Amino acid sequence: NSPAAEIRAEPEPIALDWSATALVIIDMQRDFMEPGGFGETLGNDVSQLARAVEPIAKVLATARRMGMLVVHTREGHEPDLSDAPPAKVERGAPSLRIGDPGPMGRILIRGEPGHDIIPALYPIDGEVVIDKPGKGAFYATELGDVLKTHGIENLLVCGVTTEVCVNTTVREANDRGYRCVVISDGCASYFPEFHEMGLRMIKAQGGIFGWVAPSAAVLEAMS
Ligand code: C5J
Repeated sequence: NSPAAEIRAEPEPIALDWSATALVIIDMQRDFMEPGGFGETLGNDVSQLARAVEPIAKVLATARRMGMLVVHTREGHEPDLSDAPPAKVERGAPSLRIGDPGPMGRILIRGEPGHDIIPALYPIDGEVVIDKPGKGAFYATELGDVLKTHGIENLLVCGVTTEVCVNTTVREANDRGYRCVVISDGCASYFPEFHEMGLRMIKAQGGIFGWVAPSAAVLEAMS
């Protein structure tokens, strides 16, 4: 592989040194992707997210072949809810609240079946799994230290949902100096219009938060 392959991204192409690049897969958990989890308790149609799985799987397979650092994140809380702000738990009128028992165990609680990553993208040995209590993957986690230890400067970011945890993480990463390339078809939202706008917000104004590219363009540069 070229050490500085160029990705046909928007708003402009970007060349990444793969040895300083990590693949970050945001919250591809059963709680968001499958019926009976957190996403559905909020009234969402979880089938909207399925389209991101195949593009992510292809990039993940290539990243593994290249020996790239792979980071998976999971949103969730301790069983005693000590890291769940009441303002988050009490919000809205979901059918089940965070911590309530559901068909995949307690909603959005670490260690429960619903909290785990979907089988199609399950982490393998050597990959990093970051458990995060918030929407951003840097807040109250070891992610910053892990990336520093591995000499990472660039992030390929994908996962769900585009406008919530993907956007929040990309904004956090941007402020920390990382170049973020968001894989457009490797992200999804319960609201297709928010997906579209979430991507546009990242790449607008000369790439105010980062770059956006489809998985085909990312794979072309990786291979
Ligand atoms: C949400 C996420 N949507 N992973 N979490 O609450 O985007």
